[in-house]
Parts: sequence; C-alpha cells; structure tokens
Amino acid sequence: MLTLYTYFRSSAAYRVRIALGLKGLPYASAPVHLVRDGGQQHSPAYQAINPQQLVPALTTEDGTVLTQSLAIMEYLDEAYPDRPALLPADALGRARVRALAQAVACEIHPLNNLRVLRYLMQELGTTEAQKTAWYQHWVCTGLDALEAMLASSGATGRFSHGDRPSLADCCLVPQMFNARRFGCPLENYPTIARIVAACEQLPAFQQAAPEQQPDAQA
Ligand SMILES: N[C@@H](CCC(=O)N[C@@H](CS)C(=O)NCC(=O)O)C(=O)O
Repeated sequence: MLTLYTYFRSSAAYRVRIALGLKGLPYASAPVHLVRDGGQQHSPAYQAINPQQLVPALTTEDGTVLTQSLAIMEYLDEAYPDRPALLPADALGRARVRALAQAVACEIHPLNNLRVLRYLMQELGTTEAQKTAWYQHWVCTGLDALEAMLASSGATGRFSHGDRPSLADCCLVPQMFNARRFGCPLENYPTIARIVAACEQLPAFQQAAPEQQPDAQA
C-alpha cells in the first residue's frame, strides 16, 4: 500500500493527493502536523523519513521513501503506466506541462513556504502586513506569467494542457487554493480561473481538497 505523509493545508502534498486520485491509486494517509508540537516535520521520527523536514513524502509499495512532489508524481506516472497519464505522450507536450508545473513548484511556492514566512517574521522582524505583501507579490508575479503562458498557447484546452488533467493542473489548483487563502487579488487571471473551475468538477480534485482531509478535522 502506498503511504502519503501529508498535511491538509500543504499545497505540495495536495498536488500528490490529486495525482493519486487521477491515477486511481488507493493510499494510506500519514498526517504530519506542520504547526502542532513545534512542527511535527522537525521531529526525529519524520527527519528519518525526509531529512528535508518537508511534506509530502511517499512510501512506495516496496517500502522505498520518495520525496519532492514533482518527483513523486512523475514516479507514479511511470510506475503505473496503465492508469490515466499525468504527462502527455509527446516530448514537446511533456516539456510544456513540466514548465507549467515548475512555474508553480519552483518559482512561486518556495518563496512562500511556511519556513520562509516564519523566517521573515521571526528573524527579520517583518510585520504581518509586510509578510502578506511579500506573499501576494510573489504569488501575483508567478500567476501573471502563468496566465500569459496559458492564455497565449493553443495547447491550452479545457485544462492547462489539452482536455485532460495533467501534472500542471495538479500544481495549479493547490497554488490557487493558497492564493485565495492569503487574499491575493485574482481578477486578472481569467484563464487560470476557468481551468481551476474545470478541475474542481472532477472527483480527484474534490477528494484531495484540504477540507476533505481527515487531519483537517483533528
Ligand atoms: N519542493 C517541495 C516543497 C515541499 C514543501 O515546501 N512543503 C511544505 C508544505 S507545502 C512544508 O512541508 N513546509 C514545512 C515548513 O516550512 O517547515 C515539494 O514539492 O515537495
């Protein structure tokens, strides 16, 4: 059985939850509370699983631990090729989907991660308002680019790439969840909004949503 180390509000874990749903793969959830107990990601037990002290991590069926959401999702795609694909069949399509996914996972998300926001406030002494301004600035910078990439390409369809959900959508939807949570202005992103609305009609996206996770209730 696959086991996902997850936190309901973690957008990186949310990506993998969507991917598991799209592939139709059952898994066990192992919640890691990022705030409680000083952050359970820092516990020796979790550090033994992921020395980066970040979620998600995934234990494969043979017990191997995988980290990094993009690597995990690509593993799932390669290890379960008979399930719906998260990447297109053609090299150019794969490059485009990876670029869209990385625009979220490598450009937007790392700047706004919990530990970065904490460092801003606790070590650099920013105010709550300054922290929020930082957050919104980097989200909007990234989303401006993503909107342009999606709106200008004929490869964009009902979803980020064509008419089937892909790795790009697995990254986009959680990022938009975070953007809404932090009050980012989103009116300039009509293409992204349309794609997110299409994704949110699918059970894989609905079941992966933070509010549906068992640890959201705890
Ligand atoms: N690049 C990593 C990012 C993982 C990551 O930053 N996870 C966040 C939650 S979304 C985390 O565990 N943060 C804990 C912390 O900042 O202490 C991935 O894609 O898996």
